[in-house]
Amino acid sequence: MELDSKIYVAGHRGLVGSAILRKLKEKGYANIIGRTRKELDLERQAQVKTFFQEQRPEYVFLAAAKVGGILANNTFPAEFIYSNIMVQTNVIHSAYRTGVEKLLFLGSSCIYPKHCPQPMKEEYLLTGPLEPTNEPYAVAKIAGIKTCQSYNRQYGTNYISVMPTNLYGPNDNFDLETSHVIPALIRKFHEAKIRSSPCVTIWGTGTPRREFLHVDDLADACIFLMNHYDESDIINIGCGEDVSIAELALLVKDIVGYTGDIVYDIEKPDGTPRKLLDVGRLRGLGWRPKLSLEEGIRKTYEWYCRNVAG
Ligand code: GFB
Repeated sequence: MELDSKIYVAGHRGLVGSAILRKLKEKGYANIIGRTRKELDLERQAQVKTFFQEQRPEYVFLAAAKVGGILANNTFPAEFIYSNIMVQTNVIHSAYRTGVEKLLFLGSSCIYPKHCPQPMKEEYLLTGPLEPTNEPYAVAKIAGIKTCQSYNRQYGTNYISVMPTNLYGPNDNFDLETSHVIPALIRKFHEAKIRSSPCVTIWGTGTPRREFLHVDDLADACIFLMNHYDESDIINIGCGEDVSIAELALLVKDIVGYTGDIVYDIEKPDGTPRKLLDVGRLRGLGWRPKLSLEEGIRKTYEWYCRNVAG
């Protein structure tokens, strides 16, 4: 990408898209476009077609998606599969029709089988059954990967697919029913501290292990790959380390400064037992994350206090 290339960030107000937008600006890219959902409904094929014909972006970061934590995925499977397939298919097809130079599609680490050998290498895609709590979302993301690869094979396009690990950071969703675990824990511990509640409830057993990446690192990796990666093969983006949910809870508790107890609600699902990406391919290209989990959660808690907490 040149600094004056026309770049469209789809989903520029979400967790990932807003981080990519910030990072692009920080690096001096000056011709970036975005559209709110009100301005452009990406589920509508005709609107997407008109937008691409009129705007003719050269590069596209496809970060628009319907996302949510374990409970949201489990409760609204139809919305997750429908919305993601519509949005990604509309954007990828219009990108092809209007000759977009390069597109980056954001997948997810939940595309890998539930009982995948750890750490998960890119070639383990489609080697076993998926985790049931997010299967519809994962199937949509796998369809996105296959769409990019098929267009590359048949039409000679340059569409790359990146698989981020679990993400967190500013502009995350802090709703306790639909969010991912880190924003949920930040909010739960913060509110318990303010209200002097005796305990905080964590979902599941605390034993599942997850790998987390701050979204500023993810954005940096996406821009790096847009500039340095031209393969159809998917590529993982992670930090290469994981923690148990119980360890994560203690870390967030400490950062927030809550002194009460932690209890586990084992009626809530654990989801996949472990999700750690093999990041050898990305490291081989020379990219590494900058923020540790502790620094990243500290920054996110500060952002939460400034922007969300009342
Ligand atoms: O972040 P999370 O919802 O996503 O949950 P997944 C991770 C783990 O944290 C699960 C536990 O074992 C949860 O049971 N957990 C503990 C909590 N307390 C809480 C809480 O208060 N809220 C939440 N949300 N979790 C999602 C997928 O799976 O990960 C998506 O459903 C997507 O498809 C995303 O792939 C990255 O890692 O289990």
